[in-house]
Amino acid sequence: MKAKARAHTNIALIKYWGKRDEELILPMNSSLSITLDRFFTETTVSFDQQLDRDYFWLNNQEADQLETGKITAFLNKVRTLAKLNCFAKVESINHVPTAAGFASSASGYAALAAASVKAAGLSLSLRELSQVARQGSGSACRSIYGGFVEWQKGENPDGTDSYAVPILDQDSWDLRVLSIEVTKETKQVLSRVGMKQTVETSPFYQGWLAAAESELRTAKQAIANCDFSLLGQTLEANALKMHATTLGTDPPFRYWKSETMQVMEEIEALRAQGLESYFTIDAGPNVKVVCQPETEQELSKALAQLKVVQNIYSCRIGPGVSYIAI
Ligand code: FM0
Repeated sequence: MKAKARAHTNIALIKYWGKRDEELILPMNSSLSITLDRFFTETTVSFDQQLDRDYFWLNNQEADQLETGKITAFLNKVRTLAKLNCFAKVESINHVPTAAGFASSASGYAALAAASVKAAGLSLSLRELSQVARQGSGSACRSIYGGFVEWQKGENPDGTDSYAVPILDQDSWDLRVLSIEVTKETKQVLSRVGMKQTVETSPFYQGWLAAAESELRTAKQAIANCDFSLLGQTLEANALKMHATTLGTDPPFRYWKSETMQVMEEIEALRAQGLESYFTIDAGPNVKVVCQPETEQELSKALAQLKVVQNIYSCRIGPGVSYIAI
């Protein structure tokens, strides 16, 4: 009744932005990501008849009621699936730089899903595991696999065809991601809240959906041909469009700070000088830069010169979920 799993974070090249079903976490559009080697979560789950409730320990500290409540809501789905009626102790360690704004629900829920289904005695395929992880946090379904991963949005109202599929494995194309920290500030509109507000109020949302679909097709083509320029142009354009939708919401909001813009401008300037890389930004002010191995060092050095850059974490493409013996 006990299992331990590790899952890595991922960075979306084509973003998931907007839900069609909040309870099952079904997306409006398909998305595409690369799993990163550098940041991961390890989680142990033990179901125990003796427990009077679920317990959640994060980074060796007991979590508050709100966070524990989220874990209970997720475990309830696993308990239903496994026809199990006892509580669990969940212990998670996040190997993600704390307060760097890279803390991701993706690695957290992917590791929790993997450990909890195994501890509950279920033996699921990776596809089924991806569907379970999706119901904790949408982007978590992509972290089940390593390499390049697509989350197919599906059509069914019950979510049975909404899951991640691997499209290119970890070792097939050596891309690098520089995670650029410009601020440790964590106060921002949570992605869950931001995407809901966007779907409900942004007049630009329909434009986002139309573009995301064709950009996904282009990105997949670029990956199939290992065409870095095409993939880069596509992922950067997609990130810009996602952020554009937030400017049209009521009330409007944006994730960028002036520091974010400075990094974006530097990437453009370096590109004009022949140092090719492309940026993407999630629901926060920090920037991820996608580049090739041969220019990684030079780019990192140039970006480190910027006053606004506090830290640069260099990442490679990483693996999918794995179990750890206990
Ligand atoms: O990762 O409400 O998975 O595709 O990171 O938990 O389903 O935290 F940039 C935004 C991730 C959204 C794009 O949202 O939301 C991406 C984003 P949940 P998530």
